[in-house]
Amino acid sequence: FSSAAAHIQRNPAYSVLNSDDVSYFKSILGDSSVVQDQDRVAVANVDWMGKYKGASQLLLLPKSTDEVSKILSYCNSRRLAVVPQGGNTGLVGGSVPVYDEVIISLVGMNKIVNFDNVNGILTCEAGCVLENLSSFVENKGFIMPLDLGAKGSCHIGGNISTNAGGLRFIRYGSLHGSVLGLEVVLANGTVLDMLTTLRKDNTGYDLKHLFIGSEGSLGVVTKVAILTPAKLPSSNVAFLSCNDYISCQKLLLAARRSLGEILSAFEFMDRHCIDLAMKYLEGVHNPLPVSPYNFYVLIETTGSDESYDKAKLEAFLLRSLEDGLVADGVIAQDISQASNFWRIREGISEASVKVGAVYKYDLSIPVEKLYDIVEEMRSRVGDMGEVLGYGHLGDGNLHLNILSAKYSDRMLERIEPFVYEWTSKQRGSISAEHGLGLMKAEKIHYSKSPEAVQLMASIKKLLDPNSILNPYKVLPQSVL
Ligand code: FAD
Ligand code: 2HG
Ligand code: ZN
Repeated sequence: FSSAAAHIQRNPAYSVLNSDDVSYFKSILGDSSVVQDQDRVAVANVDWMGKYKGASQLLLLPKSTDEVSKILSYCNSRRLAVVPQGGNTGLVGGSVPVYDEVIISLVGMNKIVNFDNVNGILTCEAGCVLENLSSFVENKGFIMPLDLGAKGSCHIGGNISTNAGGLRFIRYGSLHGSVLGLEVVLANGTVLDMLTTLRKDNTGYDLKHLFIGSEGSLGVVTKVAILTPAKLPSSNVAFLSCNDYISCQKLLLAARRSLGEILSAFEFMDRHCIDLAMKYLEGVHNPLPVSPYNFYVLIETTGSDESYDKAKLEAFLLRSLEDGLVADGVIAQDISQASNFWRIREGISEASVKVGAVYKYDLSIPVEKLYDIVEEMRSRVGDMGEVLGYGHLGDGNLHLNILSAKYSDRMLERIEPFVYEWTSKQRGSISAEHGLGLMKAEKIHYSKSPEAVQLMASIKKLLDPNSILNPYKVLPQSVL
């Protein structure tokens, strides 16, 4: 199933893979890195949701930058289209082929190159799994500046290519700030060495930013240098309930004011998310089961002084209860309670795909308006499906999920283009953190001006004149 591809034709300018191509790839990569086995290729053809499905015949597993360079140089000269693939956890159909594109998986490029203990700078290959990097740097007294529910599978190269946001964004900001350097292979095989580890460097245009968030459409990221913050000794997590959305908003402002520098996460979810999590996630329990509240908020603090941080959080919660912003709340007393709280929030995606069909929207909207769209959507969808609202409230990022037993045009018509038009009217973004991929390539105009889209197309043509990198994704076909 790939509804977004239904109206896109295979571009006939691309060559069709033949046995000479396969022989060439074997000659540069070795037989075991050229995968034609149907079962293995099938896995790489389907995305995490099981929603987008390609028809590639070939999966390549390069082990070095040089191998990536040789693959791309050859594909460019033969005009064979390719899809770079990391952990394949993307949610917009960007990481799988649309037709027969060759899949280049970075899974074999998972080495740590260097860790600078003084400055906390990690240099590694793009295929390193985020969770492994987290464990590595934590052993050295640092943390990764980003964290997301997909950490066990997603790659740092995939994170950079999507400019992933996630659960620590409120504290450590965007990857545009933490990524210090990149090594990228361009479509023609040129290796672009931008792998510096400097905090400050104003020599000309900062080209690495073009590749952060470009979803594999401008080059293949092969190495990364990233700044890792110090690991602080004291961390607390609270799970709170609010009666209405306005209380969540006020609570956010109060948390910013009272918790200040120790605030490290502010996540929210509505009642429907909790119900879903309780139904489908194994081993979790509702920390606030007494009565069903309308909204739940997870607040994390991270700081350097255990008693000071705890006292600060407790005082904040007490005040919020007295002021009526919070209906009920609990602070995790040990690691297992804390991980239960996090598991609920991080597990919503996993639970959402168990229902059958899921329509996912990832919107940036001013916080005051952010929940309006959830309510409007609920009335549009009626009893055809269930509407969930959750996300990174501290960053103004709503995850709007609509669940139903199966995909249908009737349902899609209730949702789109309404959701995009509504967001556009608020000057919001139709992709806060997941990217455009295949799902939203044709929708970019809802968030970007025609002039901006044209300039993006010019950059794409300059860097990838044969358009071999991740075709049909990110930009509309009409501008390429
Ligand atoms: P893939 O899915 O393999 O690829 C994503 C895109 O990047 C594709 O367009 C692909 O072509 C390109 N790409 C991958 N690797 C490279 C490379 N080395 N060079 C060039 N292009 C490349 N996202 C968030 O932002 N915040 C979240 O909180 C979050 N939580 C999630 C939770 C769950 C349970 C799941 C399933 C997904 C979540 N995501 C989240 C979405 C997804 O995990 C992120 O987009 C992640 O950064 C993708 O990494 P990946 O390695 O899986 O990339
Ligand atoms: C999250 O914050 C992710 O949990 C996934 O970005 C959101 O599945 C989704 O819609
Ligand atoms: Zn998210």
